[in-house]
Amino acid sequence: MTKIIITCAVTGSIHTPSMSPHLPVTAQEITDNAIGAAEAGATILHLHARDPENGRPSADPAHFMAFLPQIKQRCDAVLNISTGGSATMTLDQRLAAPKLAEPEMCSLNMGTMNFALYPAAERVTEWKYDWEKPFLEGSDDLVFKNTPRDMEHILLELGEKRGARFEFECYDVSHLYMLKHFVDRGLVRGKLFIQFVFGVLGGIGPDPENLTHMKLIADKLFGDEYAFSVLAAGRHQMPLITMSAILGGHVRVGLEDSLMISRGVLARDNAEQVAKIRRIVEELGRNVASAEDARQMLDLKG
Ligand code: KMH
Ligand code: ZN
Repeated sequence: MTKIIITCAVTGSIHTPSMSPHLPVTAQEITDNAIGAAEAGATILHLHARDPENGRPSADPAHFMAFLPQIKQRCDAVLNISTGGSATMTLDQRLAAPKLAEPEMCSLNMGTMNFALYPAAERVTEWKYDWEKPFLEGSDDLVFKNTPRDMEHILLELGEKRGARFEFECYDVSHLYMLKHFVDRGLVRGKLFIQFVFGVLGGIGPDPENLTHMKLIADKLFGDEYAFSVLAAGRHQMPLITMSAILGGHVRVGLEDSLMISRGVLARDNAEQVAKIRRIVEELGRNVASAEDARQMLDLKG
């Protein structure tokens, strides 16, 4: 079976420092977590920045530039900068850092949607009083805007002009059809790397049947011209990505997607999640792809 790409999404923009003391926030913490993840076996590092003063998601290129060169210098992993940023940022804000840094990969979110986490029953109190309220007013009622023109703009600015390849974030079956639309228009070419996203409230639910359905439709639309990976929010992370590995897909872990390592236990860092999924996939007979393998498989500029 094909080698398996482990992506690690190091910090994201959803969780808050109040939810885990291990969430990386400063440039040093993001660097150390990224390097630890790469050493544990992560092939791709999916990166967001935060304001070190308060831990809020940041679109400031200076915050990205405080860790990107260090990470690049200390490991060979493929660097993937988010163009999703956070749902409260404008498109221009979201694109400022990737335009400047010109990474090998960027994320590209394939539709406008509601965006929230499922408030776990045991976390409802935390959600109401401790979750983003001091951070992002109304963060449990956000619209994540990714219109067709937004997507086209990202494809042109980062893909055509700067040579980035994309992690196409598909939160629903409809997003696969949107991606096909861009393939048909010739704006997306070559081998696609599609991230099936499960468990965001507003996207497809974290049921195993949905993974087989997403794969079925992607097979129909893209044939051999795509590879899929899976990410799932919170407690669905490990079960659904394990299913992806069994189905021949790739996997994404990281504290962006889940703060936990097992039920009720916070992950102490990103590397712990990478090491766990590496153990699982190797037990299943898959070999982990190196960064060089991924560059070949996904036709990256290197
Ligand atoms: N936060 C994930 C559900 C992005 O950065 O572009 C999806 C994501 C989006 O990683
Ligand atoms: Zn992200």
